[in-house]
Amino acid sequence: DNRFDPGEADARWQHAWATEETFRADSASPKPKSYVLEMFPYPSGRIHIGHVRNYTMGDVLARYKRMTGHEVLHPMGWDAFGMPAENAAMERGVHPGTWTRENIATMKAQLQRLGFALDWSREFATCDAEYYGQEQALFLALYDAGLVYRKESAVNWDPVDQTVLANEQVIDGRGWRSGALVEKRKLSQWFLKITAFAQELLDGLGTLDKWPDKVRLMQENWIGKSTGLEFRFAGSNFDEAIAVYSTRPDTIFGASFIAVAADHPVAQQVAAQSSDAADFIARCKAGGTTAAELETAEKLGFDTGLRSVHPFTGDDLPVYIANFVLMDYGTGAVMGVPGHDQRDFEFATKYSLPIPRVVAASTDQADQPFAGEAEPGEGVLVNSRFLDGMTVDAAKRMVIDKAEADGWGEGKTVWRLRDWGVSRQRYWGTPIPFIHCDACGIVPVAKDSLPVILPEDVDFATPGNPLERHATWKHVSCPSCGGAAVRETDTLDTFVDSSWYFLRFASQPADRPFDPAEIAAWLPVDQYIGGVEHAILHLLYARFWTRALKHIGMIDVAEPFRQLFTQGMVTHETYFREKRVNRADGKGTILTLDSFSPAEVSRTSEGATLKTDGKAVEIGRVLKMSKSKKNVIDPDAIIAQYGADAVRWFMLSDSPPERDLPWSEAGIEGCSRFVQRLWRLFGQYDPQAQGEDAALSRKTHQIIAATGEDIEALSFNKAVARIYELTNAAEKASPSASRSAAIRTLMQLAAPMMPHMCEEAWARAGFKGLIADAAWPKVDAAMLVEDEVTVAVQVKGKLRDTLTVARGLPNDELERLALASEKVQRNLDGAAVRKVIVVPDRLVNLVV
Ligand code: ANZ
Ligand code: ZN
Repeated sequence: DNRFDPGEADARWQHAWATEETFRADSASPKPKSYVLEMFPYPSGRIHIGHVRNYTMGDVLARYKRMTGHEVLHPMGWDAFGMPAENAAMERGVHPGTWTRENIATMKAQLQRLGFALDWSREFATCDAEYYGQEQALFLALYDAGLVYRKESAVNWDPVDQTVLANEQVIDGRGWRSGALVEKRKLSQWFLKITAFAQELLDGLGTLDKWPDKVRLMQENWIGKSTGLEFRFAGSNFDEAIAVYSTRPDTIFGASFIAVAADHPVAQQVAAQSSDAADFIARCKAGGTTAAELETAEKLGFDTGLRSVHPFTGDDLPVYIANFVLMDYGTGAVMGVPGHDQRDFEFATKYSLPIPRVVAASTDQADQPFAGEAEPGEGVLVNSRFLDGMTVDAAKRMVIDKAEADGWGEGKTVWRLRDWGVSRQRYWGTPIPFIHCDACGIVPVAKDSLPVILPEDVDFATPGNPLERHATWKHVSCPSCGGAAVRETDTLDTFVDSSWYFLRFASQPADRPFDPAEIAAWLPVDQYIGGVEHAILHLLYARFWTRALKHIGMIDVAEPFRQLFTQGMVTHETYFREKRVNRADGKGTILTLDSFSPAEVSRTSEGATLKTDGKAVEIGRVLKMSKSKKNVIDPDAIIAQYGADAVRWFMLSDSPPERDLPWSEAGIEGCSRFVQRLWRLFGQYDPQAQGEDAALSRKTHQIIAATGEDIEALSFNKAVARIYELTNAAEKASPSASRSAAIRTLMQLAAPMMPHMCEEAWARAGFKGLIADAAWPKVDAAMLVEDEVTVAVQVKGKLRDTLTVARGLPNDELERLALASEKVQRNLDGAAVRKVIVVPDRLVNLVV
């Protein structure tokens, strides 16, 4: 039978790699090291197609690196703590641990069916006590270094369920289960001092030249370094000065109001006297408080009746409480400059405040009206007395200098980055290793008492954190005084778990978080691959942990990920039908949509029909595959139908890896056919074949070189195209030793992408050992240059013939060939050649 049968062969090779521990990474190996890592999955239930694409890319690189002589670390594990497990517990009564372990087993089997070259000996789940116990040790080490502290901070509180909610559990201001209006409550919580590393984290971005620019920019904005002036407006009809922070002190003559945050002390004082003010503040707090929410929300204000004095003009400026001012940025108060700040513009328009112009394109445009929006840009100062005519930068400098000289303000650097609140009031996470004692306060758990194990016997019948109401776990004796004390019941944000897992993959001793020598051997990760949705938080937190651990002398790496790649998504068209349903109240009907999954639909080039009734369905937009859109393809189903190699090939083929990849039935079928086509070609490998095919040999070497470069650059779609090209050439060529070499080469080039079929073909052709262990074919550099050149032959400076000859022929040989030319002899017509001028590879000129 000349068909490759993935149903039988895939499992056999997967078994061979597993029993031979082919992909086990040896830290002591003398070979150059390469650490290839894809973001580890959350065990949500099943692998989805996005994982398949992500892990296939990493796998091709890992296999390629092995073939090019590297000792490769390519590990896999599970980001296993988190909320969905607790939701499953509440909804289905299954323990979060059981649910998680079952999902891990399912997903691991799925990954294995794809034949990934992973070192499974290093697998762990973050919910393993061996892992989170070491995380507790690291947390205590950071605490000892002064990088962990507690402070009061607001949480979302569901008054019906009596529980703290994560931001994503608050929908339109209401608890997702109870529907109750969510309140803000202050709780004492744990924080990590990431702000101590703000400058370092910003500077470090400059060294990450192998990261996508957009990710670096997102991180830079998140860190948000800003420089400006902090200065004070004295009260006019009250005693207090209000300090504001501005990045545009140059616009000071354009200020027409002062706005303070709802939590600002001045706002609180006003609220104590005025119930209207108190009501307004309550309304502000009910709205979202994230920067993004404030940006888009309607600008609202409350005139306090207070007036402040402008430091230069002496004018009275009204003081408002405003919903767009954040308490925890700058001073919690701003000077409103509506002409040159969009938020202020909207605010001033709504409350009919003056909108002075203080920056214009040129000094003669001082009275130019605004075109319905603020002008935040550059220009020269106008209507600003002693600043008139200056550029924005010069005026900024001037106002800062003046404020500092006269003592009413000082230049300041302000950061957007906040310390990282890591407390979560939930069960399924790493217990924070502290004890609360009435006598001693907060006491760290002794290092030799780690890990603090999560108790198994918890109940989810009532809402809230089960650790809080656990009968025994909570109650301990104080490590310091021995008296009765209670454990901390908060657990760590799961982003902590993913902030150091790449270190634990490199080294996992039983008694320490990691061994510094092994970290030095493997880190930084040479190639990290994952979704752009992690561009900010995960990557910033991981960078912070790495720097913090370096700071306390535990490791010697500053940046964990040398090279970062963010892959595109897998998309699929959507199918739907409009449907009229009766309204529940009986008053007429509503138009709704029925969505159908690809499996329920037959798709032809004309359109799509539903398999059950054979009637048409509408074809909707091409969207990221997601359960809610019903446009998902189950990886297991397609692996079963087409085999792992075809699926892997499809993931690499059509789209550049950073772009979206539209899934199509025709596409995967084409890939499956190509696997078979290569298999047939591989069957024609003949070690006895004789003879040279110079053109094919040259093509073979060119494609080896190009494919290697493409894989190194993660341009997998280009590498795939090269393999097609060489396949076409080899198919067309007649049998020869060169053709056999081309076929053998193709097995090696395709091996990282279609490892199962290539193993099978390699064995069938009689090669010893696994192709996974074979070397990447060597490029003969001489073969990369075109070996034939066209040489012009001139007689007395006139072109008389051209010669196609091997490149680099010696001059006397070229002369001999030129003289042998029939056309040249006819032209010479017996005349004696006096002189021969040769330009190698280009020209022979005969002078008579
Ligand atoms: C006057 C002004 C005029 C401003 C102008 C901007 C443009 P970045 O650059 O992001 O640091 N601001 C200061 N504190 C604030 C707070 N707690 N909540 C909301 N807004 C606040 O932003 C700094 C600018 O944001 C500051 O400069 C201030 O408005 C505002 F043409 O002052 B500016
Ligand atoms: Zn005590």
